[in-house]
Amino acid sequence: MDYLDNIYEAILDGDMGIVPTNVQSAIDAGIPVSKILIESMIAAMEEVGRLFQEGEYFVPEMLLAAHSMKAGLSVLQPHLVNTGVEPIGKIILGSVDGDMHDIGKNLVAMMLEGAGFKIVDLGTDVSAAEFVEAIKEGADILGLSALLTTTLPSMESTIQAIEIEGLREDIKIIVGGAPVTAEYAHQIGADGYAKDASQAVKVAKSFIN
Ligand code: B1M
Repeated sequence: MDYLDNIYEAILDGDMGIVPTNVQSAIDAGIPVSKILIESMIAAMEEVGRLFQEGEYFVPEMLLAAHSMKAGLSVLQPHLVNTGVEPIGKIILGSVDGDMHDIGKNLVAMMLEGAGFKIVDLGTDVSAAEFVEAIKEGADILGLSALLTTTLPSMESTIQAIEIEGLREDIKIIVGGAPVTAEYAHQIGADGYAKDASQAVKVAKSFIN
């Protein structure tokens, strides 16, 4: 098996002890970080989702895979994040009300930080009121993440709460996550949509420029 297969299989097995070692070995072997991320780590999480949907994996397996993914991401993080650079803008990020998924959001945070943004990460299951309070502290962009079709409405209600508070003109809003589409983003009044972390960086930079 090659380096990428080793990482892929270890995430599928939920072997969080070995994933960081495998990721480090791949880096040491000179495999580009983006290749490791997309072709082994994200690919493995997609397969975990498929196995869950097929009824072969259950929540515990999904959770172990998620922990393994996070352990691997912590090894990649220094390669994705630039430190010591003057921030080009401030972004509030969070997974919306009712949504506990945070791997994609964390990846978006890392890439944005790497692109020079200061990140205020509110975490998961963030209520509209919490987003509103954070915006009052001042920021350029708000990024909302949702992974469940059942939590998509929380994106819309968050944007509505921001409007009701009279803060909508103060902030640009980017939405993303597997069930989100550009059309949905437009429909709920977001300023931008990003299908993945690198797209999120492009959209965020376009707002700052
Ligand atoms: Co859940 N889960 N999960 N889960 N989970 C999905 C999302 C699911 C598609 C699996 C499936 O059925 N195939 C399904 C949702 C179905 C649907 O709504 N249509 C599902 C379900 C049903 C559930 C539960 C309801 C299961 C249950 O309890 N019966 C439950 C809900 C909990 C809750 O949130 N209230 C649940 C729980 C969990 C775990 C806790 C076990 C775990 C999450 C752990 C964690 O995140 N800390 C988990 C996992 C791991 C998954 C899958 C397998 C993987 C998600 C992931 O991390 N992907 C997922 C299946 C799948 O995605 N194929 C699944 C890797 C990550 C890098 O990708 O998050 O898509 P992603 O992020 C991408 C883009 O979407 C985008 O950029 C990222 C990087 O490129 N992006 C943004 C994300 N946010 C963005 C924000 C932006 C821009 C881009 O701007 C701000």
